[in-house]
Formats: sequence, structure tokens, C-alpha cells
Amino acid sequence: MGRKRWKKMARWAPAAAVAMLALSGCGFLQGRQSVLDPAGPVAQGQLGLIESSFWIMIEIFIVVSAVLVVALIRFRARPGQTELPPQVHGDNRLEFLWTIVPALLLALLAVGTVKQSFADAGSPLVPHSMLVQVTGHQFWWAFTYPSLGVVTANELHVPVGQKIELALTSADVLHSFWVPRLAGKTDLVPGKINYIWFQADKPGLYYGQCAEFCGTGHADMRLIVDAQTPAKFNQWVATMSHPVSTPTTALAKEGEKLFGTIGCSTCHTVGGTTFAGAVGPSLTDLTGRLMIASNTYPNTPKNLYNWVHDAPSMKPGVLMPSFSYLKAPQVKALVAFLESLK
Ligand code: HEC
Ligand SMILES: [Cu+2]
Repeated sequence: MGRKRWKKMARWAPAAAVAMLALSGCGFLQGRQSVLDPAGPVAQGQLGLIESSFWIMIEIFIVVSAVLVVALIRFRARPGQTELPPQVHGDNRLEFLWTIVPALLLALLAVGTVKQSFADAGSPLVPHSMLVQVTGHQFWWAFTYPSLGVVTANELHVPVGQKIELALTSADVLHSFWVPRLAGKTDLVPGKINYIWFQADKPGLYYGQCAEFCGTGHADMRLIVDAQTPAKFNQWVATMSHPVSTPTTALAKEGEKLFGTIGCSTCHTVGGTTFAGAVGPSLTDLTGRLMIASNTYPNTPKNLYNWVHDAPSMKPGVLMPSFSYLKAPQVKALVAFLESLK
């Protein structure tokens, strides 16, 4: 490359440096589902693994690039050189070196990984921890708190600063629990229970995602961990323990009746009523939910209307049938009933 071209390219260097800094700045590392922005001890430990493998790779890169550059310069073809340089095949010392060094580095990473895996595994026997049973369904999450007698869906409420044990299983196919800022991926396997734990250090919403392809609706199988102060969490538990369905208006009362007659109740449980279906998510305290359809749409009356009317048009692959045969006043009545679930 000519000197002129180098000079031309060098002019872009400051711009490139700024772009790289911008990319590597905080904005790049944060984000709702960034493993690089841990919010609890488990995610922190896992980030440690990422960092150690990253630096090992950087060091290898530097050493290999340096050797390459030296070789290119020292052994380049000189003017007037017509014969081939001496051809070398094999060198036992080098072979030994580049076998043993990567093996040692991999062993180092393996030790760290195994240690971290054991540290992150939960146990059914750990005392003083709160257990939540997590069941993956196509394409939503069921959360059961056996010690509190509470069942909810898609939004996992937990108190901050407390170790939360999860017992993960699946009702149908393989799913994977992943809340990047709190805990890494763990499979939900039908007929098997996997235990992990996590802890959220600060109150806030932590976003997660099913991380194992589980069917058409997989991309819309999201979840939220709502980490609350212990006082707020207890308040939530109190609400969930004494759910009320208070359809006061005539419209909502009509909706409640419809819910029982057109089949909604065969799939959905509603706290405070006799509806006890177990195919779809529990709708207890539905108004307390931020989102619907497994964190796919904000929980607004308009979205609820469209959902009840024709869920498959909002979430591909959804296992809730379309009720598009219903007339608008009927759907409105159902929504009025859903809006009364506190
Ligand atoms: C065949 C079972 C089935 C029937 C019948 C059914 N649903 Fe569903 N419903 C589901 C499933 C499954 C989901 C979860 C969808 C998803 O997110 O993938 C769901 C989700 C919902 C949600 C969103 C809950 C949330 O937090 O995400 C609402 C609200 C709802 N259904 C209301 C109704 C109403 C009202 C009826 C009657 C008109 C009804 N459902 C009939 C299975 C059913
Ligand atoms: Cu899934």
C-alpha cells in the first residue's frame, strides 16, 4: 500500500476511535436484557466467567498477532532473492507448546465454569429460601409459590435481597428460563425438575425470555421479574391470597356469566370465582399485570378487547382459540369482567 493511501486512511482514525468508544460506552453494555449489566450475585458470577474467557481470548489474539507480524516482516521475500528459503516441517518443542498452553487455558476455564455451575444450582433442600415452581407452557410461564399458596403467570414477583429458589419444569416441550440481568439459561424439561436460584439486589423490572425454541410462539414467550421491596411484595401476596372478582356493573356481570358459558373457564382460573381451568394462565388479579400474552402487549382495555376477540391474530401460534364469532357487546362484557379482577 502506498504512503499516500495510508495517510488518507489515517484521517479516519479519530472518527473510528470515537465510534468505537461510543459503542463500548455504557449504553452499549446496558439494555433491558444485557448479561453485561448484572443485577444480582448469580448474574455477577456468570459475568465473571464471560470476562475471564474474554481476557484469555484477547491475550491469545495479541500473542498470535505479534508472532504473525514478526514472521511476516522477518521472513519476507527480499529483492533479488530467487531461491526458496529453507523449508521447515515440524518442531517438537513448538508442537508441545501449542498443545499444552491451550489445554491449560481450557482447563482453567473448565474449573471456573464447573465451580460457577455448582454455585448457581439450587436445591430443594436449601432452608430459609423462597421456592417458586416455574412451569413452562407453549407460550407462557406459570409461577406457583407453594409456601404462600399463590399462583400467577408471566410476571414473577420477588422480594429484593432474598435468595429465590426456582424449581423449573415444563408442561409440554423444552423451554429455557433466562433473565439475563439475574440468572442464566436453564432448561425446563418435561418430567424433570431443575433447581436454580437468583437474587435481585435492587427493586425494578427485569426482563426475560424463553431461550429454547419451543414452537411458533417462542419469540413471544417473555417474562418479567418484578423485584419489590419486602413491604410491597407482602402487599402483593396479600392481594393474591384474597383475590376479589367484583363485577359491579351489569356489563361486567354479563361478562362473568359469558366467561363461564362460552368456554373461557375451561382453560382459565380466576381467583375469587369458581372458574378453575388450568390450561391457560391464571387470570387472578389480572388488573395487577403490566403486560398480557407473556409480556407481549401492554395490559390495556383495548389490547384485552383485541386479545379476547382474536388472540391468534396478535400472537402467532397461541394456544388460545379465536372468539371472533362473538359480537362486540359480548367481547366488551368479557373485558369489563376482566377489568374487575383485582
Ligand atoms: C383452550 C384454552 C383457552 C380458552 C378456551 C381461552 N383461553 Fe385465554 N388463554 C389461553 C392460553 C394458552 C393463554 C396464554 C397465551 C400466551 O400468552 O401464549 C391465554 C391467555 C389469556 C389472557 C392473557 C393473560 C396474560 O396475562 O397473558 C387473557 C386475558 C385470556 N386468555 C382471556 C380469555 C377469555 C376471556 C376467554 C374466553 C373468551 C379465554 N381466554 C379462553 C387459553 C385459553
Ligand atoms: Cu418456550
